[in-house]
Amino acid sequence: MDLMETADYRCWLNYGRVEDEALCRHYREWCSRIVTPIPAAGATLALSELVTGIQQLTAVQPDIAVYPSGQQGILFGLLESAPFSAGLVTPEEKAELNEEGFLLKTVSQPGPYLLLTARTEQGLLYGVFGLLRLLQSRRRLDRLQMVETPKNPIRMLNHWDNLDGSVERGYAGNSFFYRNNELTANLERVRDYARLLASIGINRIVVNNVNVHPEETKLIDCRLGMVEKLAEIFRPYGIRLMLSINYASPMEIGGLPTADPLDPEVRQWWRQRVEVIYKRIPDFGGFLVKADSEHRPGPFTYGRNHAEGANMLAEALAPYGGVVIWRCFVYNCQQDWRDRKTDRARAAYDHFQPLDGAFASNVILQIKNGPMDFQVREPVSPLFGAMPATNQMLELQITQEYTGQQIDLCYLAPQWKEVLDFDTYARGEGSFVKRVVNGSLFQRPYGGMAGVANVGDDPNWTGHPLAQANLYAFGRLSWDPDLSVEEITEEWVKATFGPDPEVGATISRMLLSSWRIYENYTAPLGIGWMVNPGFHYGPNVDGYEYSRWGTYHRATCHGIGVDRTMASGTGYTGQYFPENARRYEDVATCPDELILFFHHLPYTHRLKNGKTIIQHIYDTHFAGVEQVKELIQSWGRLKGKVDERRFRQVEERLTKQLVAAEEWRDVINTYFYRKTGIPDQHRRKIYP
Ligand code: GCW
Repeated sequence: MDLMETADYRCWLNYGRVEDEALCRHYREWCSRIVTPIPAAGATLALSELVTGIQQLTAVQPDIAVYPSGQQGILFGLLESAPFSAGLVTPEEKAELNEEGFLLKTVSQPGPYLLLTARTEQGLLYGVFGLLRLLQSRRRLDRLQMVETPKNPIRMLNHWDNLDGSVERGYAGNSFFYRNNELTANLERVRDYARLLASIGINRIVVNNVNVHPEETKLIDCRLGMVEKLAEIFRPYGIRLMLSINYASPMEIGGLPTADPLDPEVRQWWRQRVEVIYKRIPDFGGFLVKADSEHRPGPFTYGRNHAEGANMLAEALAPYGGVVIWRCFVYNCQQDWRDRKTDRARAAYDHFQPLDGAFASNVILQIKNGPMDFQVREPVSPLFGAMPATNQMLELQITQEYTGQQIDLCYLAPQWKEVLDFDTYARGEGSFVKRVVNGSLFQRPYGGMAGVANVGDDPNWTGHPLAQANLYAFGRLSWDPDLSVEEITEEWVKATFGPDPEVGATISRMLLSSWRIYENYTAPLGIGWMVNPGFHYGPNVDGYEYSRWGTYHRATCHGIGVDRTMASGTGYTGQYFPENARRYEDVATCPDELILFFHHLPYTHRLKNGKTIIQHIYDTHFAGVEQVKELIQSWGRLKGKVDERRFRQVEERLTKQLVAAEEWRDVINTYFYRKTGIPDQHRRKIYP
C-alpha cells in the first residue's frame, strides 16, 4: 500500500477537495492563477507545494503566469523580485518581515491579487503552508492582511532515536531514520516528515538520542556520511540538523587520555571535529548535550563546571554560527530515600543558577518545563527567568512517556500553554516563560522551544492518530506561543479530518478534556509518578518510593506529599521569585492541583474545592474512568463520519485506555483506603 494514499499518514496535510461549491468557486477565483517571476511550476519547493495544495483543495490545476499580468491571482515571489519592488509592500510591512516571516495580503491594484511574499525561500514556504491552512480552515481570502514571523528563533524537535532503530521512550514503532546502524531504505519517508515539520514551522532537528551510545558517538566521525544525507533531505525545508554528542568523545573515538574541557588537546580535537562537520554540512546547527546526568559523562569528572564544559564546545562551533544546547536535566540519581534533605526538584536551579553570566553567547540552556520530569502535573521550573545573562530554552515532551504512551489520549497543548503563560516575575509582572525563552525579556540572542518527538515508523506516525495533534500543537506554539489552544485545536481538526462541524466539535472536545481526564485517574494533586518503574506505564504507587531516583510521595497512614517549603521543608519554594514563592509556600494560596508537590498534608485536609484530600482522590479516580467511557461514546458517534482506518485505530486505543484507567482507579483507591481506613463517602466499590 502506498502510505501517501492514507489519511492517517498525511496527517494535517490532508488537502481534501472543498465541498462547499460557493466557497470552492471563491478559492478558484483567487487561486487558479499564480503570477510569479519564477518561470515554471516546480522551480522552487514553495511554488510546487502551492500548486499541489491548490490542485487538491480546488480540483483545478493553477496556471503559472509570468509577471506582469493584470489578471486576478496569487502574486507570488521573493520580496526582492520585480513585482514587489513596485510599491506593493509598505515600509512597515518590510520592517516587520524577518528572514523567516511572510506577508500575505489581498490588494486591488495593480490587479486583484493575493500577494504572498517573503525575504527567503524558507519564508515563502511558511507562507504557502500558511495560505493553504486558511483554505483548510475554510476562511475567505478577499480581506487578508497578515505579516507572520515566528516568535521563537529556535523551533526544534529532539529525536531520542538510536542507530539500531530503537527509540528511547518511543511509542509509535521504530525509528524511520535508522535500522541496523544504517539509514533506513525509505528516505522518502524522511522527506515526507521534513515536509510535515516545515508546515508547522519547525526549523531544527536533533537526529539522535541525548543518551549517546557507542555507535551514535561515531556520528561526528566515521558515520558523518549518514548525517550529511539526512541534512540534504531536511535542508530544502529550512530545517537545520543538529547532533547529540557524547561528552567523552575525545577519549572514546579520539584516543585521548582525557575529555577535560580545559585541556588544550581536547579543545583542539573538538575544533578539528567541528571543522570537518562544517566542511560537509555547512548549515549544521550545532550540538545538544546531556552531560553529568543519569550516568552520562561530563565536565564534573574533571572538576570543571557546566559553563567550562559548554564553553569549550561553544568556542569550536562559534566560527561557523553553530550553537551548544546544554541540558539542565542534572540531578543526583543515586539518592537515598531515607534522606529528606536532598530534593531532586531543586537540582537544576542549584546547579545552573550560580553560573549565570558564565556561559558563552552561543550556549543555550535547555530546561525541562518542570523541575522533575514531564509528569502530568508539575510546577514550572524556577530556573526560567532566573538567569538574565544566559540564553534559555524550554524543553517539552511531546512523546507521552508519563502521560499515557500514546495509548491513552492526552492532548498536551493546554499543559504547554499554561507553562508558556506562567508568570515568573523575573522582571516584575508580565515576565512570562514564553518571553524568557524567546529571548525578548532579557534581549538574548538565542532562545526557543524543543520538543521530544513522538513519531516513529508506525504508518500513522504517532501510534494513536489523535496524538498527531500534540506534534502539530508543539509546532504551532513554538511559532507563536500567543495562539490560543482552541484556535490550534480547531485548525488541526479541520486540516486532519476535514470541515464537518460535528466531527470538529466532537474531536476538539475529546482533545481538550483529555489531559484533565488523564490526571484524574493517575497520580493526584501534583505528586507525580506512581507508575511502574522502568517502562513508566500503568499504576504502581510505591514503584519509585524506595528507589534512588528522588521521586517520592511520602505517603503514610496520616498524610501524603513532599514538604518543599522554606519554613519546614527542602526550601525549594525559595527558588521562585517572591510572588510565586509566597503563593506556593502557604497552603492557603498554593493551587490545589499542586498542593502535594509543595506540602505534606493530612488526608483530611480540605482543599479549596471543599473536599478532603482523600475524598478528592476517590472522586477524581471514579470520575476519570467515567470520563474515559464518555470519550468512547463520543468517538462511537463518529462512526461513518471519519474514515474507517482512523476510526478503528482510535477505537482500539480508547478500549485499551479504559482498561488502563480502571486499573489506575482501583489500585490508587485501594492503596489509599488501605493506608487511611477512611471510606469513600459515596460507598463506591473499593477493594479493601
Ligand atoms: O524522563 C527521563 C527518561 C529517560 C530520558 C531522560 C532525559 C533520554 O526516562 O529515558 O533519557 O529523562 O530526559 O534525559
